[in-house]
Amino acid sequence: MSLSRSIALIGAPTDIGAGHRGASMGPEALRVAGLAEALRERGLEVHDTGNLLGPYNPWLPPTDGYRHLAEVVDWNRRVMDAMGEQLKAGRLPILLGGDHCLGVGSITAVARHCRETGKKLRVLWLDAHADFNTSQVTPSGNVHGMPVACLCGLGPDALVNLGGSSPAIQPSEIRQIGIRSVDQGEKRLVKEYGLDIYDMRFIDEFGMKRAMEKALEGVDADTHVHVSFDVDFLDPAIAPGVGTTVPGGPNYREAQLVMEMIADTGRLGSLDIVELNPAFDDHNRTGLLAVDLVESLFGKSTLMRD
Ligand code: 4U7
Ligand code: MN
Ligand code: MN
Ligand code: MN
Repeated sequence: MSLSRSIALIGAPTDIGAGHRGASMGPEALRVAGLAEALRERGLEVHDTGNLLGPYNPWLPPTDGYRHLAEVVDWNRRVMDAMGEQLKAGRLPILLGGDHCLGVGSITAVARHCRETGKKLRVLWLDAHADFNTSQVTPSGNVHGMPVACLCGLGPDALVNLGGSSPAIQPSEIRQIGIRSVDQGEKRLVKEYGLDIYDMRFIDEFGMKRAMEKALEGVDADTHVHVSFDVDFLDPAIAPGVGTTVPGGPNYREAQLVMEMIADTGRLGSLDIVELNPAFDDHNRTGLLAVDLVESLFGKSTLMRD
């Protein structure tokens, strides 16, 4: 099994790219929910590296289609460096967000690591949203709605070239699961770029098992799997603690199956847990659920692997 036994937690307490304040409290809520303890219980070595420091949120309206672009870039550089450092040290980094704009820094680091080590990359984007907006089509200017586009080379120079070579990933390296909210202009872009999306319609018709089999097709011993887990992927009935809820998401069993099937590959190499917003939560219920699901992602509910 290639799964790194040593995990690094990296907190990025910011809501710089979000439309609601509060995702900045996500890292602490995940710690309070017992993330490190749960992973240790699985026999993993866990280093909590603490929280990154970055610019505060000035909470301004968009300029040229972006809110807080300079601060977003600053946070993403810090995230990219921290993720890169842990990958280099042979650890499996877990980014504790923070809003989803940080996926740019995180996945740029992972993509670079894959190039350096000759691994194939498969990004699994678990989300209610496609996060493929640009400054031209965004209805909000919030950069947490743009990270996938930026990673695929579509976005502001400073984010697109964060890792020095653009684009960080090819659309063929990413699979999106759970999608049920895509904006008008975003739809066109997603089609143009040929994103492979297992939306809720697909899941309704064919089931989560089939969706995951397809999303994991081609993952082999040479593949690094990165999971970008936006907590709003989950149905709001079980996960109210997010800024942007969209009804009609995966239920508890479906979400467990997603995590278990990824665990079964044995190829998980890095993880983002983003968009958890304790200001909207009920007694950290969503934080606790996220920890429960991450335990499954690390093999807890799989009988065949201890
Ligand atoms: B998240 C939105 F308009 N698409 O761009 C936008 F619906 O990281 C929401 O997936 C983006 O939570 C949600 O503002 C970003 C909106
Ligand atoms: Mn997202
Ligand atoms: Mn989302
Ligand atoms: Mn959100």
